[in-house]
Amino acid sequence: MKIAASELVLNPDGSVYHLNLRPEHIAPVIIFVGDPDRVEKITRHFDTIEFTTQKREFRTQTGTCGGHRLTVISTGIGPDNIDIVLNELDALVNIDLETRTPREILTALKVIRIGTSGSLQEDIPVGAFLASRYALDINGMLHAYRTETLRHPAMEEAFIAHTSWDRDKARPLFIPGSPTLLDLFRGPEIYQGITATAGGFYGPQGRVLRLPLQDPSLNRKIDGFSFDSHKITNLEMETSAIYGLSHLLGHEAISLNAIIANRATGHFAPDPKQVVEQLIVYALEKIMEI
Ligand code: R1P
Repeated sequence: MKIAASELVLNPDGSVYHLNLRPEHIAPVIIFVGDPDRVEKITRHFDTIEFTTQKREFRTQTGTCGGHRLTVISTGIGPDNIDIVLNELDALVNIDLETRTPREILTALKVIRIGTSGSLQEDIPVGAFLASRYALDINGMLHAYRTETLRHPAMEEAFIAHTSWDRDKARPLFIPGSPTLLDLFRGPEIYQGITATAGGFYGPQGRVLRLPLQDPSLNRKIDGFSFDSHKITNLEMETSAIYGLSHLLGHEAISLNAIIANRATGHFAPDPKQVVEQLIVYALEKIMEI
């Protein structure tokens, strides 16, 4: 089935609409960052850079690091941007852009998010690294898709009951990260936990400036939840969208979080850039083992 020009939008040079990329521009291992300025913070560790482009918040560089070809792309903030980035990256490898038809043999990308996050647990301090064993989706973007294969009913029901989850909000989903990539990022230097992904920075993460919250005690309920002794450890804005779409499209994903705030103690990292740099160095060393 040919995909119409209105559904898969291409630029005049044949690149995908938002990312400005053609298939030859990307490597099979792709690092996601939120901030466009973080792309160079990663690629300055590279030996070569073969390609750079940017459109809106989506900045991409592809090059080599220790003999591995890698792509780094900034996604901007939030699950809605991840919908664009993952669908367009998938189109680059799994849709023939000339004939506009899905390929018969599919390619699985490896996606590694290097992002910042706030801890919900007092004992996961500012400065820590955390790999997301599971993502908890509390933003609802994934419900635009068929989510049957993402469901974990026992965990969802336990969370809904524990938090008295409001019926007007999208049903929460728990989505695992790639087991192979989680094995790579395992050790005393990195926590593993459940990362909750909100659809906003303020109200959706329980921050009050001038607007009252639907449930002011939601963060406290979230940090008190546990299932099979797994706790919800941190909050950010992309991981569940990355895990959900990667799962549905057949890619492998892991989210690595530099903990720059602790929402339980109120601490904020004195030098968040340093924590991010340390995570970048650690992640690149591990990626060399892929
Ligand atoms: C909010 O300030 C942003 O920071 C976190 C959140 O997920 C959100 O994107 O991650 P990044 O630092 O990777 O953007």
